[in-house]
Amino acid sequence: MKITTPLALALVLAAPLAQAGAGHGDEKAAFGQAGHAEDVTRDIAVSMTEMDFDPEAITVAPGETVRFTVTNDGRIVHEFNIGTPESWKSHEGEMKAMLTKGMMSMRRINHEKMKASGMMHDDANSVLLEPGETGEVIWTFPEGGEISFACNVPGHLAAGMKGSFEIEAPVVENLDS
Ligand SMILES: [Cu+2]
Repeated sequence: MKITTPLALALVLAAPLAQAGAGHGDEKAAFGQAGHAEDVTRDIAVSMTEMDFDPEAITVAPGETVRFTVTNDGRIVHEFNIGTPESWKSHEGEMKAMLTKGMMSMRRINHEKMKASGMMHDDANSVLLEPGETGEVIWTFPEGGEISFACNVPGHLAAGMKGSFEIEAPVVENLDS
């Protein structure tokens, strides 16, 4: 009966994951929703390295739809994830499980294993990239609120890998001179 313990442990680990996944796929969050390509008014390039985003402060207009072209210029796997500290709480647990179950390593993402486990990780608000990869997030921002972006690879957010959005109505410049 040696198999009982690891099996039971696996079940215990799987239970909170299933719950995290349920709310996770909800694309209409307080911090905005998945945007459509035809609504994009601006393209913003974001570079990720250890443990930084560049830029790390981004100003968007209320209700604006932005296409983020995100490149991992670092040496390990990083994620660009739009959300709030609350939305990231369950997400980091999901990421930890991905590491322990071999769906992802420091440098590689095993898409086959992710698919097989049902953890596709293709949420509209985030993109997870290996070193050298580029991905895209099209996001429609709400009219206001506290919204940030972060990397949820375990340990990265704690190490300061995060940035913030400023939701601000554009200033109409006086062109008379
Ligand atoms: Cu990271």
